[in-house]
Amino acid sequence: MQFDRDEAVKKLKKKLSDKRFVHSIGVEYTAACLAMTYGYDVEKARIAGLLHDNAKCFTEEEKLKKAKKFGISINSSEYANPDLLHGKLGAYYAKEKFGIKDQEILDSIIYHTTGRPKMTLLDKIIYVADYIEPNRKMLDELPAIRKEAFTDLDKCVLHILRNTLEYLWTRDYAIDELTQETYDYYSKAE
Ligand code: DGI
Ligand code: FE
Ligand code: FE
Repeated sequence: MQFDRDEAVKKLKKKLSDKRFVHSIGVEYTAACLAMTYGYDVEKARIAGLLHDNAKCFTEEEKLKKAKKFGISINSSEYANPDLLHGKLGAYYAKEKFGIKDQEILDSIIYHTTGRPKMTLLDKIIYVADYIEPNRKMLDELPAIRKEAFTDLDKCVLHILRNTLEYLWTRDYAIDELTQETYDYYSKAE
């Protein structure tokens, strides 16, 4: 695959806050480590990790406006919390501005916040790398979750989903259908 990382890094540096840029690099190399562990294409995992949050730093109004402009569907939880759109928007930009044609990479960007039932190996790698990368704020359970990431990927995905849902419940945030469906799917599969 032809991908000019230096060029992509330059664009990201302009598009993202310093904190978000550092996080993106962290997700890039954490995704590479997970790809090595589980026998996935390291280069693809790096690209997906690097680009996953490229649309994160727009305001809520901008996210809604851009999604409408690009013909991206918006559901009720995305209207309630437009930040959820940064996955769909990020995949749009990955394709149109970063030249990514690989649908597996684009899907992993679309679903990196909510997950989805029957996630691909790359979906899981990005979902997990996003949560555990070294620059993330420390949470009580993070050391255990980090260990699980490299020993039992599905268990780790479920653990992150459970923590995310608990966080959303305590704050009374709208839960996206996909987040709930993904949790239901992986808790049954256990
Ligand atoms: O973009 P990042 O901060 O790196 O990580 P992310 O894309 O996983 O987004 C994390 C945020 O998304 C976190 O505050 C929890 C929130 N989130 C995840 N699923 C849902 C959700 N928020 C709402 N309202 N509903 C969801 O289903
Ligand atoms: Fe994100
Ligand atoms: Fe992220």
